[in-house]
Amino acid sequence: MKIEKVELHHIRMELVSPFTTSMGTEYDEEHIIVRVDGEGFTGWGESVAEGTPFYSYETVITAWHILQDFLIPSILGKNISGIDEAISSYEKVRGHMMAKAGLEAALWDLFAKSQNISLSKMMGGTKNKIDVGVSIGIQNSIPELIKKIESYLAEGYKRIKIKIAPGYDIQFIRAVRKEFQDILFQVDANSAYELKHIDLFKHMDDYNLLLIEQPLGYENIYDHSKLQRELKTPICLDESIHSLDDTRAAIELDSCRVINIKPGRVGGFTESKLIHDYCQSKNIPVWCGGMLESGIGRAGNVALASLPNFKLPGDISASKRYYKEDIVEPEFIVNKDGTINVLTEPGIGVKVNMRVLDKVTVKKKEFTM
Ligand code: OSB
Ligand code: MG
Repeated sequence: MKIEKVELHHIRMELVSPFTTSMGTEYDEEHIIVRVDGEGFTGWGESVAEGTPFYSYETVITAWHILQDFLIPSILGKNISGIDEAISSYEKVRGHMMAKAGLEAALWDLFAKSQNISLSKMMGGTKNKIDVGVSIGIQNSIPELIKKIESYLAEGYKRIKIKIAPGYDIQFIRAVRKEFQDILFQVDANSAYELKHIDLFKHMDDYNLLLIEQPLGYENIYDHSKLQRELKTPICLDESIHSLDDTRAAIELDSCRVINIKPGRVGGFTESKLIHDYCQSKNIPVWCGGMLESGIGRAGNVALASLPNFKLPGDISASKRYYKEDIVEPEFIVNKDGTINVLTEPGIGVKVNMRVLDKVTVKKKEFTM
């Protein structure tokens, strides 16, 4: 495949409601849309680096720099045989997983379209619909949280995740479990706690949580092993896992019993698949996390979650849960049974709406041979 042109779009999309976590409140989401053209085909990907370096050290500006100055020059104008060759052409670049994942996603779409197969099929997906949940930000009060959960459950979502932070934890968990005794329910701390809070986490064992996501430091796999051995509830790592090597360390140390896979955080679908396969061999369930993606990134997440060891519902919600207008058509909808259909059309399986893409683009650059 001759890579003839690459285009970057820095986008900013307003969220339908603010999203508050232990890292702060987001009102809109900035990402980079990557377009790659070759031999009459067009591939689309999304780099999920955000406007702020709070979830990850990467930002839209650092991702743009790495894409423009290192990743794009390594493939532009070249004839590449497949994704693996593209990855090895920029293997000298350390870190910057979100920058890499955005380009890799566009290449997956390009190659899938050129072979006339869906992304799910190209990845080895085995499901035709995937179970989905919703991630709810910190609310000001318990009644507001209960109301939100009620409305998402009415839409069919199979699992509820709430964000927690010191002062917004055990009383919210207790109230939710009291109101909804049977739901699949999990919490996400985004690294807001330390080992000294161990009694708080032991207390959470009373509420039948599916898992506790990333309670401790974002790069601290070791302390999670100390916490996990004191808990019945599985720990799930998000921020701490950037690669298959991190996954092996976490599982061999028993730092977690579930892994959240976000392609952006681990450098792309290729590394995501390696982590998926390794976890499957160790009987560790995985699920697909989210970064408030537009429909372009969401399409990739849906395809990835169609692999067999994605055993728990993903943070993959309907387009309208995030944005008034998505940049793809048709937008993603959640079925009454809490599933999203895996698309069968070639590549990402949805069309990019150029009018909406133009509207949300704040900066654009074209790279040609
Ligand atoms: O920790 O999972 C997280 C969004 C931005 C950054 C980090 C996280 C999240 C979410 C949203 O929880 C999940 C979604 O896209 O629905
Ligand atoms: Mg998380």
